[in-house]
Amino acid sequence: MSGRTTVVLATRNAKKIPEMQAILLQAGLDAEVVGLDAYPDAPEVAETEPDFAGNALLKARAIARHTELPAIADDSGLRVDALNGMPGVLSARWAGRFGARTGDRDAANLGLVLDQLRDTPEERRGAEFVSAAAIVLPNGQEDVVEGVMRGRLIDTPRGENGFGYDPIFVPDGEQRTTAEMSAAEKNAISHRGIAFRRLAERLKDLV
Ligand code: ITT
Repeated sequence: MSGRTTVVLATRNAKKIPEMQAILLQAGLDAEVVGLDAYPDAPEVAETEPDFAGNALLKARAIARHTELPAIADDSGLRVDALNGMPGVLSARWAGRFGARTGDRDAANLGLVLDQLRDTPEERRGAEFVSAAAIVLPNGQEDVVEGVMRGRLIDTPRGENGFGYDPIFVPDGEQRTTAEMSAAEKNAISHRGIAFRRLAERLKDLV
């Protein structure tokens, strides 16, 4: 890559921006990552696809078109074995209007999953976080990759870090929940960390 390129990360989740910036630097890419706050007129993209990869591509395509810059987007969620892979792409709105009404959507979503697993024994509480990350260039070139973190769900939330379902998710080989890890510890093993590192390698060939 010649000179310093700007890459737009199609997210309103501020925590994802320094994470992507650090991963691009580690991959040897001299690119500046900016979020959607820098583009107040950017379109809101409805996540209408049935899978993470489809939704990540929808978001990245819309933002590449709007900004005329390379755009990255990720779509992620929790797949619970005992719920046949749900909430999946519905992870952010699993508790539906109840989550919106209470004002704390994350707490409502997590509470609903815990209720649904109340009678599920330890050995059947497996789950995984999945992230699909897409890159779309203004010239129409695009690519999408995935990252997965396997683990299990505990029945009592622990930890203050992270967001979403982190307080009930214990990765394989760990005793702590991802909400009890530092951001760096979680990024090193997380679905999104894995997907973003894979995407950084693809980006080197594309940009
Ligand atoms: P953007 O769409 O603006 O990027 P978002 O936070 O809504 O931000 P996602 O759609 O990718 O991001 O996330 C879907 C949901 O999946 C999220 O609201 C959480 O409930 C859950 N989730 C995803 N990654 C998670 C993680 O690392 N830790 C805990 N929960 C996570």
